[in-house]
Amino acid sequence: MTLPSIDADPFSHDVLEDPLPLHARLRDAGPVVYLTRYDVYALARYEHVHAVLTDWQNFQSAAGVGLSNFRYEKPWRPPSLLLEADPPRHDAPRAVLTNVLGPRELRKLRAAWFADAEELADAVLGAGSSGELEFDAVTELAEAFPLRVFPDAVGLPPDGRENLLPYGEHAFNAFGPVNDLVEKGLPRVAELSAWVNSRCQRDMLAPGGFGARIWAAADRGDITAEQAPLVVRSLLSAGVDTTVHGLAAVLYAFATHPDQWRRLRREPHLARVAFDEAVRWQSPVQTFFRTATRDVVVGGTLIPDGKKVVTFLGSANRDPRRWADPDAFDLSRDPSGHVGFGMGIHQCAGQHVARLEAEALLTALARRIERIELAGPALRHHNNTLRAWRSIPVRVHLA
Ligand code: OVV
Repeated sequence: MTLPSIDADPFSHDVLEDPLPLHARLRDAGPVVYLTRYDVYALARYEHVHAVLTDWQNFQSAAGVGLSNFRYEKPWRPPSLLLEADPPRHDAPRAVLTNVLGPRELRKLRAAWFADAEELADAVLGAGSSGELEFDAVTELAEAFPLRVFPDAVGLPPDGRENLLPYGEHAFNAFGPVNDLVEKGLPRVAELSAWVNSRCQRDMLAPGGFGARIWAAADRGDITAEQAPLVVRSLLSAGVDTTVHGLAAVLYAFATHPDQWRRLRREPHLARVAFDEAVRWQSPVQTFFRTATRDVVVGGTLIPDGKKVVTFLGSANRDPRRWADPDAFDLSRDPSGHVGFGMGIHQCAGQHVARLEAEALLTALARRIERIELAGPALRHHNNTLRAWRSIPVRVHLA
């Protein structure tokens, strides 16, 4: 079979504004498509995205999960011990983080986060008021809620928390090519990295938080004291922007699907399904790369040793070969199996944290808001990896 090739730039502003047309083109061109501009092999169908993500032996992460190949290029920061590592080195840090962010720890946070969501909802919507009001769902809810609960759960000191979003923003841009998005972040990289790295130290992290638990794992010998700060860094890198844009996705979904909001109001236990369906539908993390560790055949196409492959998670999540009516946001669907959190050994370690945040916030909002709709155009924020929002103006009709 001949390898189809496409010269489109998945990181151009046109595509970042609306990636769906490129996704359809890639899926229809074949199981593997060569991207001439970047010398990488693109996977956009669910079957092959899933296959590559669950084959860490043939598709490594240690050469970086962005465009940059760490075999030849120096990474912009010391590689993540989780994201940018393969077994066996990956496994101890992963086991520690999985445990720290696991169901047992989250059960302790549940009541507090539900109360925090009620407080935020009262603050934004006005306790006990009725009628209608307008605000920006990105700043007032999608950013406000994670920033209210997550840094405290990590155990971060209060100063400098405004650095979390810009640091994550750059980390996600840095998986792409060195384009204008990366260049605009460069002036602050040293300062933001210094701040993040300093907060990963043991004496910065309050007792009982995720950070302190990572250090406690080092004390038990599950990871080394040299590894602990880098595991904390993973939390601070991947834990904020992702949840902001995941929450923005579900709020946008409801603001544009009034029937689905009515259903959530009637059946509030659907909050978690709604969040996963929004993660499938929008795919806040759009792409991750792997590197072939040998010549390997995918979908009948040879991918040569050392070449980068890029998996289009957002495309796999809307592949009509896998999903019925893929473009519909539908609470009746079973979205499980989506690759919005990845798949395989690197699948998002924080996904239960994200789901708990979403469940708490949606539950508080569903109690108070009868109807939510767009009050103006929702605006995208362009990032090389994130499908993100700058603004989602909404009008809410209070119950
Ligand atoms: C930006 C990002 C995403 C996922 C994981 C990490 C970072 C990490 O540092 O482990």
